[in-house]
Amino acid sequence: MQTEAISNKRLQFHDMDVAVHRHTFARDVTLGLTAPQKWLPPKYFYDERGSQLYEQICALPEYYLYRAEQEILRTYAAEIHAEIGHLALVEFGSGNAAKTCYLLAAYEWAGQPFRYCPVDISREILSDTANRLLREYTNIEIHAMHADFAGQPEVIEAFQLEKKAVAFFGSSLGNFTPEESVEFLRRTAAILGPDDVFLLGIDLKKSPTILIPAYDDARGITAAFNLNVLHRINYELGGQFDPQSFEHMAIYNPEKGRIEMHLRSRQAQRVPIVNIEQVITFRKDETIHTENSYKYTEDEVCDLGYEGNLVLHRTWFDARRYFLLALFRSR
Ligand code: AVJ
Repeated sequence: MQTEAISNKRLQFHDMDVAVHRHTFARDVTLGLTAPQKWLPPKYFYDERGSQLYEQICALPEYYLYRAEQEILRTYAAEIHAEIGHLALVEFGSGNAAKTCYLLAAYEWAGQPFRYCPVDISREILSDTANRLLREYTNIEIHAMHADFAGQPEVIEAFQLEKKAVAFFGSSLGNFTPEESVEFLRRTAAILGPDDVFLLGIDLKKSPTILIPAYDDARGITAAFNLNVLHRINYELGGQFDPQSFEHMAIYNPEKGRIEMHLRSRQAQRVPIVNIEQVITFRKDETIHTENSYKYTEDEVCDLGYEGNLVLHRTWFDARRYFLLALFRSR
């Protein structure tokens, strides 16, 4: 990855090459929308508007995931900090770092300088957050990275940290298939030293009557979030989608243990996408599969970690046991 570092005293910024990113988006859209089951990678939800919509989702009553994980971090921040030690904290998919703040506060209270290394695919959120955190914490030093880490957790080697805690919160690992998750964990484990830790926040299996509304809320924010990817194709790739002719859909697939989000075409239609020189045809009710959100049991999380060369050391839960924060070490 090509990076460009902008630095001041307490902030360093590694930037990914935006031209490369746009090329990748074009390639992924071509690949996904010409497949028999049309699909799009969920990472493309997070442009500026999509990141804002995701923040709104986190405030929804139906979206328990956010508050459950926040409860864990709020309740056990001091305990977690004591367990991991005062290690540099690397965070995959840091977003607005709203939950991470509880952990950062524990670092701050220790009264010793510490380093926070957020990695995110959304440039705007990343730099806004970094600047906010610099104002809030006097002991913090930030090395931020604008990157798509999903296929290559090794990007964090650019931080050149000897010892580190690597966090992956928000159940974002659930976007990967179990096979992809194992691969991601293995590659992460490979860059962990003997004192390093991996912190994983993951949503637990539960009744579909709780799961489905979390991905199909009454106010239609999740629908707008899902449809936003069509807007993004329109303005970044010259697409001619009429987002109103698609409907948001969330289903629970019990065999796979995952929530699936789709966009269903309300009618038969042809959609030109100028920049990729394609016209995509849709049958009525044909769907674009836009996201998987895998749910696990505590045992499955332990097994997944083990497959990924990690050993489960500690677990923390919210009071309702909806969500799990797991601490792993390399094995
Ligand atoms: C950020 C991937 C964890 O799967 O719950 C929220 C994204 N999608 N509502 C999730 C999401 C629909 C979210 N993750």
